[in-house]
Amino acid sequence: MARPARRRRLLAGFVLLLLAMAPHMAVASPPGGPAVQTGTEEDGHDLWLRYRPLAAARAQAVRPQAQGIVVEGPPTPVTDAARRELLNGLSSLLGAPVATLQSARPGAIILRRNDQSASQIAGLGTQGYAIQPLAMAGGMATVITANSDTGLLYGSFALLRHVQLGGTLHDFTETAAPKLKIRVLDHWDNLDRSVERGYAGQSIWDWWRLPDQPDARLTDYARANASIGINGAVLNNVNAVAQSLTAPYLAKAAAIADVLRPYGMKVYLSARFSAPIELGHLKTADPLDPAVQAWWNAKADEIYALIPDFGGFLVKANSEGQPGPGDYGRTHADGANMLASALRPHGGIVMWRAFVYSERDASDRAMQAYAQLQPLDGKFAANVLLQVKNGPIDFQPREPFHPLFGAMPRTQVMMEVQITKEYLGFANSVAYLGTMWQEVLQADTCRPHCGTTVAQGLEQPDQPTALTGIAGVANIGTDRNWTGSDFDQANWYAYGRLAWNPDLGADRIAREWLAQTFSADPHFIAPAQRLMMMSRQAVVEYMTPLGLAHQMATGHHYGPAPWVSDLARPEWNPTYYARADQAGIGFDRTATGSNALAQYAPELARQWGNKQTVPLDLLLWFHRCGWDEKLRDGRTTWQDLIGRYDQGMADVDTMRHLWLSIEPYVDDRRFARIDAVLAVQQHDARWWRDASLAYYLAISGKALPDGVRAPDRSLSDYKAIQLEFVPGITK
Ligand code: BDP
Repeated sequence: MARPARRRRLLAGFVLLLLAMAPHMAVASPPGGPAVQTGTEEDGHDLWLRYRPLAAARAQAVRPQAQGIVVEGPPTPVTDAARRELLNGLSSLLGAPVATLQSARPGAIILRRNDQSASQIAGLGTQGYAIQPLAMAGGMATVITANSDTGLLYGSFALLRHVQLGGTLHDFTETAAPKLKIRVLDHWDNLDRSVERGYAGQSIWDWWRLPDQPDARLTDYARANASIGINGAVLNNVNAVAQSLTAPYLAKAAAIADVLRPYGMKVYLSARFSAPIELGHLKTADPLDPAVQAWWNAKADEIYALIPDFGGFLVKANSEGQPGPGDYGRTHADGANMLASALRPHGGIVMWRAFVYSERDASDRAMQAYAQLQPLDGKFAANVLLQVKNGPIDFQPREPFHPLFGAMPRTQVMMEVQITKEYLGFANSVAYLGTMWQEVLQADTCRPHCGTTVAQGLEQPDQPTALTGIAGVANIGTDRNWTGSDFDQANWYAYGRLAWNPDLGADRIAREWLAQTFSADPHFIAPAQRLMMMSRQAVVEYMTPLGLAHQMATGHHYGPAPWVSDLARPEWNPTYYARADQAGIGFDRTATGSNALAQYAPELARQWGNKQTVPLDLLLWFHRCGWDEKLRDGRTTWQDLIGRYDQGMADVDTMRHLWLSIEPYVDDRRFARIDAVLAVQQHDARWWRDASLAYYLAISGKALPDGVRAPDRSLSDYKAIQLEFVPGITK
């Protein structure tokens, strides 16, 4: 990429020219705002915790209130971690050393743990914090108060965020507590270090070197998570192998737990349901069999002897070929409760996945999880959470929210989202998922009454002792910048922030991330935020507009393949979802079709069941439409579809232009890398649009409206594209 360097040269030339013309004149900012200084190449490893020196005036405003850190009471590994982060972060931001102090004094930041367990500070719970200025004789100090060390750690990161965003301390007040208790990353990592749906290198867990040589990088991983409130990691793939539960691998997991613990994080493991057969040589894994129960009880004892604060198990059962209680005629609740009872004496939990569907079930795939699990409402043990994907199919660019949200009032339901972009172009696209998660979290379930969002259902505000949670399938690997593409760091960040508070706006989160990751300059933030906010919808439009889904290529899911119809399992074929033929397109999920709508609240079923009132973004998800049918926006289905593919392409062009316009604010390396991703995305958007239209032209027999560009290549050319060695596929 010659551009950035050339631009820098031009800027340097401009400055030299000014100097030559007016030797006594102060050098003004170059056009377009301040250029990043030379020598500030960044590799992205520092994420949003860069702590780059603040401008002199800002540093000066903060320094009097950040002269030293005091931890009141006996230090612990967690308060040590908080203090270290404050010392490093503030020293670097302020360009002056910040000291550890022995006692409170004006100018100090005081970490004050509330030790009166009988009288917890109301509203903070066990993980929240309050930050306030404190008047002392001789001046002001800043106090971070919490009911726990972890709360102090979160408060410390909040203070650092505030300063990185340009805030001062003398007037800083913030009180926050997470709305969901369990906020985990699910790593789909295998023991050979491959990562299912991973696009950022290998697994960060170096199982071979563990437990004796834990990678120093794990501490940075833990810091990053703690900074956004993520408090757990499921270490291994949901498609689990039993070996993860053997003594050598438990010792390795224990070593990871030791690194994560000072940052308030617990480790969890995906448990293979048939482990009692594979490891224990039992004849069965039937959850009602006493020998099976005894095996799991002993396994739990073994784990907790090594990892006293082990979080628990995540289980994918009777799904996509995984073993489960159904193999023995038992229900999901039987399976989950058996594991829960083994973990209960130790305080562990089970996250039981609701991602179940079967090729032997001829009903609409979107309905199968609800059909199997909803009748089990109230049957799960108190330490079980049912983990439900955001939508009823599988992490598509857009889906309606899963009908199980709001439909199981006597079950602790958590949400699972996918941070890694399996279906949205891997790390080869810019697609900010904050907007997607906001959309689902703020969706109105109309259960038990309209005005009840998915987020409220997860939060259980009137049941303070209920277990609540959210899981995000991680996009993290050994790539130096952690996530493969620099912009994908935003999705890790947004996930953590929304897990902490599902009501934080995606736009605010984008701004926070941009300011910490690149520059807080408003001239940079405004266009960059716009780019982020439009990016996910752009992907929807060029991949699966108007409510289409699952049109991706087989297996790896990269690129378009709407024509595929020959896979053994019907619901793995894109044609199953779009149902395009000569007459029209779309999946009828109304009463005349699969009636998936009946799984939603009646108010929603009515709204979505009517072509005049369903959001157009969900039209073909719920309805079948004739090609020439007039939609309520005045266009026909055919015109609308084409318009949307074109819009998606145009939006990616706009995104790239926006990025090019903010080049002076970004260091060369990251600028060029993101620009390269956007160039690939431009190519892919065109490929998606052209291949999809080539297919729909053939299947509908229709012609392109006047003025619409014909696909670049023939349908058979597009069909012939077979990608090999695509990342993210594992055994
Ligand atoms: C799909 C992935 C597959 C996962 C599965 C799951 O294609 O690799 O194993 O979901 O969530 O998104 O279990």
